[in-house]
Amino acid sequence: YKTSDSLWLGWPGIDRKNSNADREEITQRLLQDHCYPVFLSQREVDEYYNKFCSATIWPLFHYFPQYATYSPSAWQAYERANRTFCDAVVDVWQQGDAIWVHDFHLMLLPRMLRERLQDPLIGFFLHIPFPSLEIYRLLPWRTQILEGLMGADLVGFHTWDYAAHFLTSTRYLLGYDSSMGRITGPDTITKVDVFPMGIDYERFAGTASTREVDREIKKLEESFQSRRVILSVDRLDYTKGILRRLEAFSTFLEENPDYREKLTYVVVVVPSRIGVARYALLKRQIDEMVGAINGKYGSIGWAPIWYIYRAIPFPSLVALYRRADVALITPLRDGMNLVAKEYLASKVDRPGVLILSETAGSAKELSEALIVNVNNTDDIVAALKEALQMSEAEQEERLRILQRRLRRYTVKRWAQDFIDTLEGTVKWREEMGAHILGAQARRRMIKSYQQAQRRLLLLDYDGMLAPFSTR
Ligand code: GDG
Repeated sequence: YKTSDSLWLGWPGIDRKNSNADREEITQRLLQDHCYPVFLSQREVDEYYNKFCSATIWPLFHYFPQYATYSPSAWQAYERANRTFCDAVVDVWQQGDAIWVHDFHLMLLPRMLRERLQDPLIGFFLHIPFPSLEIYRLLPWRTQILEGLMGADLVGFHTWDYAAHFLTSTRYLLGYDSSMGRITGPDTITKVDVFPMGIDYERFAGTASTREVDREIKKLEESFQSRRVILSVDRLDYTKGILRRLEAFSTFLEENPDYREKLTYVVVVVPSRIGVARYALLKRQIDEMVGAINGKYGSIGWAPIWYIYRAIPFPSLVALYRRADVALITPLRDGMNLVAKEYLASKVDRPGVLILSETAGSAKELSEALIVNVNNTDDIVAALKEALQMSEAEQEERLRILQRRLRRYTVKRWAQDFIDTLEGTVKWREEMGAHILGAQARRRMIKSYQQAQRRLLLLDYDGMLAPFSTR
């Protein structure tokens, strides 16, 4: 967004009440960076973000319906927060600006904007999975959310599966038909398309080749002492499958005593959503399990697991990516998973093997990785063994193909592709002669219809109207 003439709107992360005095200054400072703050109170954040976003949408969309809570007051907070964002966009929007709304926190926003602005161009991208109809329909506010998204000209997903689930849901729950990825609603035509998010490839490959990272690796080597290194990096989240993975690693050590003392598993967990009880519980469970595994298999001078519970600086992250022989990335569900791609991009001097679960969106693109079923411990154990025994030539061959793909479809290309497709929706409508009535025109038409003394109804079936009306 910095390379184009854009403005980034978002919550600045501080309580509205605390920021009263400083609000003007914060706004001015952020504007210098092309950002515009949307202020929320701590209470709004609790109800809207911690409850509705994190405890309703997040678990449900990641196939954890048993964790989802359905609170009408949290839903109202979600509506209110979306309205607050809508007000902020209305404040800054100018005719001709395209609006790109991101993620599940703002799914009502496209419709709200369409009703407030004159002929806006709106795109929406969902960073998490869109679940199958049987899961999605459990949501009490399922139609409102779909109607909210249908306010957009373009709705984008990481994979075709998510797009297909969305099309099925709009058909069954709203009765809207689609053709060639375009859903026709009563007052909108929404294009649905797929944009698998890429990474800033050169940033990872470039950093991996710096002296700073060389030094970092040398330092790491003092502890690793030429041992094989397995790595995983996740935000603290139950969707990331951290416990299941630790269990598989423990089974691996149990079944393969030869590998003990010969490898180190580096587990990086980045704190996230600490305010939500389920996350605090998960943290305790991870602590206990790491302790149990290290206690059972460790020896003086060797701990099987190196556990880091904090965010690490970027060059250290890249150094770990570059040094690790195996990246073990096995989320139970993940919209995409960028860590998998970043690991591959950072491999500049030695190969490595990526083990990836099939329920990560990135598995659709990275089929040369070792793809596993995360619920099958034997499958993960076998993949670990295969990765550790894979010849360098085979590692290099797989890596070459994967890297070529990632270098082509970078995050910049992803963003450009999305914006081009969004702008293309206008061209398409013009070519098709499809005219969408704005909210005001719609109201006018309904009023005239109600006031009319005589009404002519023309009913079309598959193009029959065209010859009829020209006669
Ligand atoms: C959501 C979706 C989708 C992690 N630890 C450190 C660190 N990171 C960076 C990684 C990576 C990012 O955080 C994590 O991205 P993921 O894609 O893996 O996962 P989510 O945060 O859950 O993101 C996901 C994504 O949106 C994009 O659409 O792929 O499915 O859930 O970039 O590098 N960075 C640093 N230190 C760390 O310790 N510096």
